[in-house]
Amino acid sequence: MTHPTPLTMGQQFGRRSWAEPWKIKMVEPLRMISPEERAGALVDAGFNTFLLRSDDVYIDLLTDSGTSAMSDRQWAGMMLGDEAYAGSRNFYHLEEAVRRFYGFRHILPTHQGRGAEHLISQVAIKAGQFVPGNMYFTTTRLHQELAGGHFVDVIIDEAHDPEHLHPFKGNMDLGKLAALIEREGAAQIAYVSLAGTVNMAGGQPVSMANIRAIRELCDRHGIRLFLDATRLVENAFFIQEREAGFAERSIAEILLEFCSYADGAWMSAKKDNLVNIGGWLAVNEDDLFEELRNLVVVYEGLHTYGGLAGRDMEALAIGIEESVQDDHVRSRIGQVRYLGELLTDWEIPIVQPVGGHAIFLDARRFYAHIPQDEFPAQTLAAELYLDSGIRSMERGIASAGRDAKTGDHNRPKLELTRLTIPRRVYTQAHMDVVAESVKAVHDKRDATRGLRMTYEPKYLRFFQARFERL
Ligand code: P70
Repeated sequence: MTHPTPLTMGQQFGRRSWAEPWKIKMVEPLRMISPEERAGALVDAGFNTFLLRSDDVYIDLLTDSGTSAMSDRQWAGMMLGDEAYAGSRNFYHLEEAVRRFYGFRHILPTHQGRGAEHLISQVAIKAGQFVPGNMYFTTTRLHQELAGGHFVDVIIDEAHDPEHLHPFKGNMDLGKLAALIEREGAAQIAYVSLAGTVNMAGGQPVSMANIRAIRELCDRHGIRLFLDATRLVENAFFIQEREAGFAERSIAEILLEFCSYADGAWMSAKKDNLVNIGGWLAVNEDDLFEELRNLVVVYEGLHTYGGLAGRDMEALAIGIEESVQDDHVRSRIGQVRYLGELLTDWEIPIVQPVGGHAIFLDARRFYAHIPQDEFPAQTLAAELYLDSGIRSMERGIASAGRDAKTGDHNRPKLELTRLTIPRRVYTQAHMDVVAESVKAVHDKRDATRGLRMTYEPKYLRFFQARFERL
């Protein structure tokens, strides 16, 4: 059988190649400021990369969210926006695309992922219920808690070990899940919350075998299974690459099978789906959809636009189709791996195996002399910016927030700094610049001191917290 999509020229001849399946038609100049200006900008930003102005950033690896380059087809689609308040033609295109590639029956647009998380949490969680998930995500967990739910992490233990080479480190531990159901009773489980390529674990995938087993367990107890589909296309790539029986199946086919085991999904379309803004919520059950469709008008907008312009929905419908092409995903993850290989060759501690959307520097090992309460991952993000204007993101103790009961910091095992690669934006030469900068910061690690938090917001503190050097 031939491979589902043509390989790149290099791959056809057995060479290592992840060359992009596109060329560049429009460019945006980058700005570089001096080291002195960067030092001033960092102090003004309270050592928090979220508070920097993007004009002061050279290579922006804060996030892959909403930062992708759209294609010429998507831009052409933007000109076809039907900006009707109700029943926009672009909504029907979006509905068709989600049905075709994700397989769910009912679709609601939302302004972005957390809008969808809010709706599903309010409708599907009763106060006091438990929501098992494969590692927390900041906004997902917050919306579950705001709805009165208790998040319970049931990811496999290997996920918390940055050096473990398990091929599906995003998997749920069926034993942990079964034990929770046993202990609390099925009626006390709101739903199972399963994310594809687990963000906080380093972009680690979930296997098809794992979701099949979760589905079976849920069926036995009458529990719903919902997906965080934000980076599920990238998850499908890893299944194709690593799971027996999937090498000859296309990413689109794998994605559709994966979703077939779930009762619905929420989506931050700003990632996989290649748009700058947007999200959606999809479910199969009619009654559940009716409730959600009613609630969407309270928080997002009418159910045929949900906070998006017609043009946004058109770009999204096209982006969905482009996002599931094998050659696109292969080159996207190939670029992330290229950076990972450079850093690994230089013995910089990173989360292994390299995941889908980012390189996660292991700040715990990078700055072994800085205690977790002095924010080693936040410190590393600050040092990278100082060195070269590269913007990264803390994913450690600052992101983990505080325990709702005790008020103490949550202290996650993973203390990481994320170098997140936007899709279709930077070149291999930019990756070289990034790797060299990380190496320079690593070389002077022993002289680096940690941080103290001087301002702490109540919700999602990492976004707006301020720090100063110890
Ligand atoms: C990121 C972004 C967003 C996200 C996600 C998963 C697995 C839901 C959402 C929410 C943006 C972000 C969000 C919180 C903290 C830092 C950064 N992740 N599920 O950079 O979607 O942003 O559209 O509301 O990754 O990882 P949205």
